[in-house]
Amino acid sequence: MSAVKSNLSKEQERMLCSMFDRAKLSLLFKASVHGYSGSSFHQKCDNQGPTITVAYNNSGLVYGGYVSKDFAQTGQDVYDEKAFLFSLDCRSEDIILRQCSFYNVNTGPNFGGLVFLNNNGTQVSSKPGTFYNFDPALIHGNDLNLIELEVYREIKYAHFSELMETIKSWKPIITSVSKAQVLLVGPVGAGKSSFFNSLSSVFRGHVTSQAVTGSAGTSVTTKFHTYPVMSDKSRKPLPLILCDTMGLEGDVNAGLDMEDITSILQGHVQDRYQVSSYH
Ligand SMILES: Nc1nc2c(ncn2[C@@H]2O[C@H](COP(=O)(O)OP(=O)(O)OP(=O)(O)O)[C@@H](O)[C@H]2O)c(=O)[nH]1
Ligand SMILES: [Mg+2]
Repeated sequence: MSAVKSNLSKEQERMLCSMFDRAKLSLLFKASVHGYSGSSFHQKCDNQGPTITVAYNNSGLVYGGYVSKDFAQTGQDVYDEKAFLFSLDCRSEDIILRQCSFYNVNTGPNFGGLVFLNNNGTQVSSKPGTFYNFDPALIHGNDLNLIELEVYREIKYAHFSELMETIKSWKPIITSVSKAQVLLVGPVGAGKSSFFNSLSSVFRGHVTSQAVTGSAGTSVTTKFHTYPVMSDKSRKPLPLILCDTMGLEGDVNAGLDMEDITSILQGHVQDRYQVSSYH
C-alpha cells in the first residue's frame, strides 16, 4: 500500500510544530483511508504516546486537540495538563486553552467538549464547557461536519548539539585508556563504511567520504581500517576510533571470518591489514 499522505500544507505543519518543543509529526491515522470509526482510530492510535488530532471541515478550518498521554480505551477520563485544543486560524494566544483533559473511551478522539467521529461517522460533537471552554465559531466555525480527520504522533527531536557535546566530552571509565575503539561488523553492503563517513561528516561540519563505499558482489572494503574521528575545524580527535572491516560473506573462504574478528578483538590486527581471502 502506498504511504498515507497528510492533508497539511507545509505552512500548516510548521504552525502545528511550533506549538511543541522541537517536535516533528508522524501520521498515524487518516479517517478517509482507515475509516470514520472509533475502532479504526483506536487500532492505529492507542498507546502511541503524545498525539495531535487534526480535523478539516468545509469552512476551511483546521482544528483539533493535543494530548500528551496515551489513548488506551481505559474507560477513564484523563487529567493531562499539557492537553489543549487549537484552531490554526486563530492566533496562538487565543487558541491554546490549556485545560485538561480527554476521555479514554472507545469513541473517536474524545476531548469532552469536542468528540470526533461521533456515532462512528463524519460528525463532531461540540459542547463547550466540558473540559474546555471555547468559542465554537473560533474553533470550528460552527461547522460540525468533517471532510477529513488525521491523527499524528509527536516525535521529539533529541537536541543535536547536546548529543554531539556528550560524545565529544565522553571519557572511558578506565583512565589508562584514552579512547574507545568501535568495531563495525556486518554483511557486505550493510553500510559500515558509510556509517563512519556520516559520523565523520557530522563532526567535521562538512561532507567527507574518506572511506570507500559502494555496492559490489563482494566486500568493497578490502582492508581492516582504523579511523580516528576528527571534531570540527580544530581537528581535535574525538575519544572514539571507528574500526571498519570487510563485509561478512556467505562463502566460508570469503570476506571476514570469525578467526579474523577474534584477532581484531585481541588487538592483533593492524590498521590496513588485508585478511587472507583478499590476498
Ligand atoms: N539507502 C541507504 N543506503 C545506504 C545507507 N548506508 C549505506 N548505503 C549504501 O549502501 C551501499 C553500501 O554501503 P557501504 O558503506 O559501502 O557498506 P559496507 O558495509 O561498508 O560494505 P562492504 O565494505 O562492501 O562490506 C552504498 O551504495 C551506500 O551508498 C543507508 O543508510 N541508506
Ligand atoms: Mg565497507
